[in-house]
Amino acid sequence: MSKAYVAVDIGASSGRLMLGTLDSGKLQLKEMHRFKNGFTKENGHDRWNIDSIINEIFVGLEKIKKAGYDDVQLGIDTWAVDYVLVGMDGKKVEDPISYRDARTKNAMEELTSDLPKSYIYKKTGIQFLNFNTLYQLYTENREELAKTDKIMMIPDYIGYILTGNAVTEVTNASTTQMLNLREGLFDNNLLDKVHVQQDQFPRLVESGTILGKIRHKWHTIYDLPETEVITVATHDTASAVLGTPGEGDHWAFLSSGTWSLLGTELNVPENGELAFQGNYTNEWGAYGTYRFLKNIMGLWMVQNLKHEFDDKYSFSELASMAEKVSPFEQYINVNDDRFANPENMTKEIQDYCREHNEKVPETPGELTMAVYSNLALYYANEIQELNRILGYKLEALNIVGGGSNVALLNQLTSTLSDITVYAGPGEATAIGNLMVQMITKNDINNIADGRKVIKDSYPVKTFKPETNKYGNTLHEYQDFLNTEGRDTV
Ligand code: LFR
Repeated sequence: MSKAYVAVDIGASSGRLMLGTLDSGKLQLKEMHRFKNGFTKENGHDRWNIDSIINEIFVGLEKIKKAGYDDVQLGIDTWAVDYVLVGMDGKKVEDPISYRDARTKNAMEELTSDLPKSYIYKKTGIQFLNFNTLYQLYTENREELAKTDKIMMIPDYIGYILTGNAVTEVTNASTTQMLNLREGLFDNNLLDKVHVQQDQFPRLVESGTILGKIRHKWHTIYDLPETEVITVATHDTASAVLGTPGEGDHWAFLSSGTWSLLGTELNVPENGELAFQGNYTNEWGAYGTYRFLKNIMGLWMVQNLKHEFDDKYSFSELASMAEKVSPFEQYINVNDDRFANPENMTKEIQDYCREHNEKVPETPGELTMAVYSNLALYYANEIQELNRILGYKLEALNIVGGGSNVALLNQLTSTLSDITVYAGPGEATAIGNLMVQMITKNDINNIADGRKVIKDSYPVKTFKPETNKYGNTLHEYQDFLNTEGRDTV
């Protein structure tokens, strides 16, 4: 049997264990376990149930053992910015709070009122999102923080529980907005601002570092395969970009899941004035790269709508219903903060349209189309913005992740952005996670070869722009955004 690698990929709405094997230069993927994820209100905050997530990993590993795999490598990736406080006793102080929790509502404004944004951006190159770790830590109780032995990002904490070894992996750590681009370390001024010491973060490591074997204790409780944990690109978006089969120098990516992460891979960070004004980020990638991107509202809006329709329709049924109505019946700034965690998404969209004198979508098809058409408009606007900041034209857009299966959205995006869209693979995050493990274990030479393997293993669908289809729509939308207040610093 060929070597078996396991990608533990946990997103805001679900987690899974994917088994990866390499067979004659082709990657085979098999989903071995899937579970729901989400935050719930607990002690006044929206929190992740981290113990239950870890338990699901063990359940998945037991299934893998039962399927005949006795010896595996394993890598963990999750969403970014959130963390677990670990006390002197080595145990979590409480369940981690979600970045969508309301506690950081004013924190960014407060902190940046005496540390200017331009100063923070020069140091970190990270976009201003009110939930960055910097602002989350700012809201923590100082005494609690002083008693905290270690602050661990979510995937690092999971790795620590599995192996007993603690590190801080850079792709995720960069999203704290506390890493200094030049020094390659946590920045002392920023740490001071939130009353945290350098050594409260475990040592920084690059993606592709061996963390260690799963602790003996877990083998006594669960029937697990021999498992060695590799610290992969632990930020899911970092893994997704590694798993994107882009070609040439000027391709863009859109990692389309709960969030839409739109940008391009760079070898040198771009933290000049235009990038600052456009609120673009330079998240650290594996192998010396940077993800120059912007966070755009993603499928989160549709995920919420789907729940609010009592999960009566699948995503593909919603897309078919949307296809029956016309796009662009209303303009919506999908990045408006009000859509980040509303009580009811349907109502929030409808209220927004009423307040802006836009046509109010009513049916599931209309609501879904309202979201998809405005996501596509937002993407198209940002592609122009990216071209302007970079000073060259991006030549293709690779859409990966679950959203790459939505043909309607791919086509609208291609036409509005006037760019060829390559859609797939949907599993880019798990694939990127596996790539780093395979490179670490010398089964693949480097990421360029890895991307060739991906290309040979997965079909990619092409969407070409349809000429003159929507006339002035993008311009009108841009005017609308200008009056609305664009996402700038
Ligand atoms: C996507 C993602 C984004 C990050 C957001 C919050 O899953 O990781 O990259 O900005 O979630 O952590």
